Amino acid sequence: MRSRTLILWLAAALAPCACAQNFSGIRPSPIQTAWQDLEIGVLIHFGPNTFMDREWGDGKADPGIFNPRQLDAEQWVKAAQAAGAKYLVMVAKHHDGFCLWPSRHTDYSVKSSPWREGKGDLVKEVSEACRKHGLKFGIYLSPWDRHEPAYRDNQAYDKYYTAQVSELATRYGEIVEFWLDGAGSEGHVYDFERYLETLRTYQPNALVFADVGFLPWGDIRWVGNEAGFAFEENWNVIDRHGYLRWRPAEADTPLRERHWFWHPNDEKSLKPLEHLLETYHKTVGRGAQLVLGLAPDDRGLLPESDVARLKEFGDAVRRIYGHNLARAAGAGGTAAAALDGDPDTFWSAPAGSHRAVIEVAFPKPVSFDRAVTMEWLNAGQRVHRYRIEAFSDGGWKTLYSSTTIGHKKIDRFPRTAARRVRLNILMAAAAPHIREFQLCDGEAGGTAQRSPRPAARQRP
Ligand code: FUL
Repeated sequence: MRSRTLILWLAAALAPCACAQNFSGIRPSPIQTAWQDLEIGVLIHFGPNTFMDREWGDGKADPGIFNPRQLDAEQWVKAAQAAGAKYLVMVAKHHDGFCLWPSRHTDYSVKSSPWREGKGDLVKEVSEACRKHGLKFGIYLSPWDRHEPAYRDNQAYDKYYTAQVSELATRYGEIVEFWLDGAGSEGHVYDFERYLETLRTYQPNALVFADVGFLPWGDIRWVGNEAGFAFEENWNVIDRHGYLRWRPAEADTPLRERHWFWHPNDEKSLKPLEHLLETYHKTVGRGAQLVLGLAPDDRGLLPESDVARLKEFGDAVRRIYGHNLARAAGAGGTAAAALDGDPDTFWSAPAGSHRAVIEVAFPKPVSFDRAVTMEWLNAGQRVHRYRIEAFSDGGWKTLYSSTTIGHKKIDRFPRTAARRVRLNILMAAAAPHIREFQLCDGEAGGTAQRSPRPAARQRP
């Protein structure tokens, strides 16, 4: 009996145990915070599906149909940049198994297509365009493969997938994010330890995105929907099967309603500017990463209407958030490093404090309808509850009240004119660290205009 108690005690003491972890003590890696600073990315779907009016290919498409005659990866990159994207994730292989690079391990790839007479390498072209224009580059390699015969044999497929990870991780320079998509993989057992050992050997700084099915392997978590929103209360630390870990959320949503690949005669699906701005507020504005799905057409170009919409979106974000009133002439405050418009500096409340107030004062009333707050996360996510308040009629009135701040929080409220405004942090796990407290006016430079109806492009 005694030895049984001893064994149980030893087992409990030696087992990796979530109870030894402290939620507010979990910190991100510097690679994760640098990634969170990117805020917006794009995810490019292109392949045989583009030529077949399909979302999910069955792996039987003839490579002969892949022949984009005007493909220009720089056009994709420039359009993404105009939208404010800082990174691009390329779908190198979707569920149909067709590889957009000339893999040595299969013939089901660009090398069997007429495109560039079978000598093309789309992953190379896109990665080079990204580097040329200063975008970070990431790769999506679908585990589910509907073409590869080895898929039916777990071990043979592990060898195949690992070999492809190795090719992609060694040929195309630095990978910022590696996307693991769980769709279609139900019931299949993969050797992810092996895949990620290979990835980390050659790309130690790559962060792995993993959705529900692959949760234990992700450094970044799926936000849980493809509609483009995060919950307002958004914590970066989540329980990963009994083990707490920093896993920021990424919200992927296509630029065209429900379509990741291009489809002919589909102009109505292009999301209007208002929709995209709402998505921005509910993702980036709630501390999550926004990844917009872009789909080049059968020419190999992003449709002109998509390019225009992306620019419209980027311009609107720059117009609304590019002017921080807290930096306006004569503004002063109690926490200079949080009010300097520079997210590389941060203000810290005194050590040991669990609440704090940052006040901005203006020489005369200014009008604003939103606040942008950023927490310095390197020491953990700390703020639990806060209010944005304005001084009027002799007292502080609440404009907005909420829970988490995280990487970035955008709070919108009725347009207000005030001389004194404050961020009142009511509860924090430890001394709050604030990178930025900004005030902006959505009406500055004109309100968002309605998107004009795009001109339809017919299939040739
Ligand atoms: C999903 C896939 O099934 C879609 O085709 C698309 O690739 C999207 C980003 O992820 O799970």
